[in-house]
Amino acid sequence: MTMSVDRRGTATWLTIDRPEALNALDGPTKQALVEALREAAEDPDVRAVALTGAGRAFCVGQDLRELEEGYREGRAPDFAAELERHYAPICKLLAGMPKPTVAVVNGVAAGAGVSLALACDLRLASDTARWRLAFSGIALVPDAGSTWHLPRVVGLSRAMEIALLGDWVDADQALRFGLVNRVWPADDFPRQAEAAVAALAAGPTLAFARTKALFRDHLGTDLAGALAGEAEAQVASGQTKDHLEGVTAFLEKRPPTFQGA
Ligand code: LHQ
Repeated sequence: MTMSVDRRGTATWLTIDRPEALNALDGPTKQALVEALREAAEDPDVRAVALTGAGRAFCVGQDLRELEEGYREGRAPDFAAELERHYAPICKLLAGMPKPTVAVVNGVAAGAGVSLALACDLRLASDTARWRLAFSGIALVPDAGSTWHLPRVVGLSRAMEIALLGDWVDADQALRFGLVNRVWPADDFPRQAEAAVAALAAGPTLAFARTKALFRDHLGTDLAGALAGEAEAQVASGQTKDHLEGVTAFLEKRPPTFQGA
C-alpha cells in the first residue's frame, strides 16, 4: 500500500506512504488518493479530512522516476492525460469536499505536493517543513491547481516570487506569506495537528461545507450575487439540527455538541 486511510474519531487521515521516495506520487498512489477522497466525500460519518505524509516529507509531487523510461528515450509524458486522469480529480475532490480538508505538512513539500496542500482548506505545518514549487526547476509550469490557488492564498506578488525565484520557503516565511495557517515545533506537531483536525471534525459540518462553497463560488461573484448566495445558504443552514443545538447551547450557557447534521 502506498497510502493509508486511518479513521480517528470523525476525522479521516490520509497518509501518503512512500517515505523512501519522499512520498512522490506514482500512479497507484494517485489512484488510491482519488478513491480515498471520493469515499471521504460520500461518507456522512467523516466530518474532516487530513492529508499528510509518512517520514520526513509531506509530498514532493509527481514521481519523476516513474516517467524515467520515456524521458531517457527523449519523450515527455502525455501531460494532458496525466493531469486529467489523476491531478484534476484530486484537486477538485479536495476543493469540493463537503467537509473541512487540512494539509498536515510534516516535512518537505515540492511540486504537485505543494499543489495538493494548496487545494486543502487549511495548512498546518511543522517548523521543519519547507516548501518549494519546484516546477521551474524542470522547466514546467505550476500545475494541479496551483496557478489558481497560490495567488489566491498568498497574493500575486508572492506567488510570482515563489514560482519564479524558486527559493525554498521555510516555516517562518510560510507563516508570514500566509501560505500556512499554523506552525508548531516538530516534537509537538503531531499532537497539535491531531487536536486541530479533531476540533474541525467536531464542528458544524454542513455549515462548514456551505462556507467553503460560498467562499469559492464568490471569488467570481459580485456583491449582489454573494449576498443572494449567502441568503440561500443561510436558509438551508437554519434548518439544520446543529443550528438549533448551537443556539440552544448559547442560551443554556454551555458548549454546543454538533452532530454534523
Ligand atoms: C523522488 C522525487 C520525485 C521520484 C525525491 N520523484 N523520486 C510533473 C509531471 C507530470 C505530470 C504532472 O505534474 C508534474 C508536476 C510535479 O510535481 S514535477 C515534480 C516536482 N518535484 C520535484 O522536482 C522535486 C524533486 N526532488 C528534489 O528536488 C529533492 O528530492 C528534494 C529537494 C525534495 C529533497 O532533497 P533531499 O532531501 O536531498 O532528498 P533526495 O533528493 O536524496 O531524495 C530522497 C529520495 O527521494 C531519492 O531517492 P534515492 O533512491 O536516490 O534515495 C530521490 O530520488 C527520491 N525523490 N523526489 N519527485
